[in-house]
Amino acid sequence: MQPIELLLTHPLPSSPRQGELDGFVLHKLWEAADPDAFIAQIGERVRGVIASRPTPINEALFNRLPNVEIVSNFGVGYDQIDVDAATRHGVVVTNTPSVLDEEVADLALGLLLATVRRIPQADRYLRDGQWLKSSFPLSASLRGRTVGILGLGNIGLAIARRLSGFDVGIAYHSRRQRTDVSYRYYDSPGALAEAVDVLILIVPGTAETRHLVDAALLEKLGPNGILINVARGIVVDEQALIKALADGTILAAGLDVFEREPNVPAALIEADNVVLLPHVGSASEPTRGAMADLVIANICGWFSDKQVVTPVNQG
Ligand code: NAP
Ligand code: 8YV
Repeated sequence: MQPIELLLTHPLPSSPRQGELDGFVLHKLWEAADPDAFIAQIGERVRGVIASRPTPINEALFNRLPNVEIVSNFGVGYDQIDVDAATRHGVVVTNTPSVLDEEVADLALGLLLATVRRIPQADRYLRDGQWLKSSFPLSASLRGRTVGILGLGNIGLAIARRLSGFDVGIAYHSRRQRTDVSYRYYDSPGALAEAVDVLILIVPGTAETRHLVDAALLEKLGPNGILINVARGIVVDEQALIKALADGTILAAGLDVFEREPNVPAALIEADNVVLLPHVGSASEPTRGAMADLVIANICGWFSDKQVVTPVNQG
């Protein structure tokens, strides 16, 4: 029997199950000098794709991979994949939910504390020799704040669990009110922003969530407000945020994600009231390994008995 051929858009981190890919032919898109010519050469033979941000998986690609059966995404967010096109082509899409919840929630809390207490700025202050001249200026505080979580799904819940140890108010908005939590629910992003002074974004990047955080919402968050984005860059209107940070509409922001990664606007890099991270929410060795294992489990499950662990669509 011919080995099954897979297209990988990016390298997979090493993981305990990586040996299970040994029986497959792996085509590495990132190594191709001419990706278009590469896909033209192998496209007919590809039966599975191991996908990762930001490479788009869309109608045009499905047309070039006529025998593809599965797209196994490395990441819980799959906004770079056109799932409707996959379904039209009879392709099953999978992602990596749950295995990264605690890691991303840890990072969200770290980013929140770093932003409120200006931890990176204080580190730079010491390294620059400024402490020898005077004490670091006093920061804002988390004390007495209410934190709003926009998107109380798997990761949002893990963030809320951590926040409950910080003696702050906790509120949230998602399209549906949850019946399994007692955090205060607001039925719109605007109502949530009015009620809180920290807003943590952890919704998927979709057409509906694009620029949910715009100038009007930042105004509602207010001059003491802090925005933390660990969701997707497109959820925030970056130009509106830059303006709001510069003119004091809000106090500060902590950002792990950006509209045009890995490009970050110079205005954000130069701003003193922002903490910037290069999309590292899940980026620890064990968690990236667990994500890779789930990617492999989905591929192997599909090609052994058409069963996947974490489907996004019905294929
Ligand atoms: P999840 O369990 O599916 O939770 C998503 C939450 O968002 C749900 O509560 C959902 O509730 C809500 N939601 C969806 N659309 C909404 C809308 N239009 N308005 C308001 N709320 C909406 O997903 P998750 O595992 O927590 O992951 C969430 C996202 O985080 C991912 O999709 C990914 O983009 C991002 N992420 C980022 C990193 C990073 O490294 N920074 C790492 C992992 C994930 P309703 O359906 O009731 O609205
Ligand atoms: C991944 C993420 O790093 O899971 C997600 O949605 O944003 C991150 O955990 C990313 O998708 C892979 O580059």
